[in-house]
Amino acid sequence: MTLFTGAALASGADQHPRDDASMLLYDHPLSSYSQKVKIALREKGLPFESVLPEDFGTAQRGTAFTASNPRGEVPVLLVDRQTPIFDSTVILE
Ligand SMILES: N[C@@H](CCC(=O)N[C@@H](CS)C(=O)NCC(=O)O)C(=O)O
Repeated sequence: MTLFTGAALASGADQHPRDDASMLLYDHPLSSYSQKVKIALREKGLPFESVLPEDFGTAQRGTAFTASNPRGEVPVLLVDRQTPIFDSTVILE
């Protein structure tokens, strides 16, 4: 079992980029909502690319990230890299 410390999470050590994956996950390494989605995807063996949106936490709008979730929150799962599902509970469904 691998444990991740806060420092490791902050450094992005918990991210496993898979640029061949059909699913893209907008997330933040310190987001517990993102963490539970990543745990579920890994448990199911579903490959995904993890991306920290550059505009996360800013007031910027009109970007790919905010277009995927008008709330500007992570996580957002882009199925086939285009169809957004946001809210961790909905993603887990
Ligand atoms: N109900 C949402 C909550 C997501 C959420 O609050 N995410 C936080 C990070 S842990 C966030 O994106 N905050 C940025 C903001 O509120 O602007 C879910 O379960 O996905």
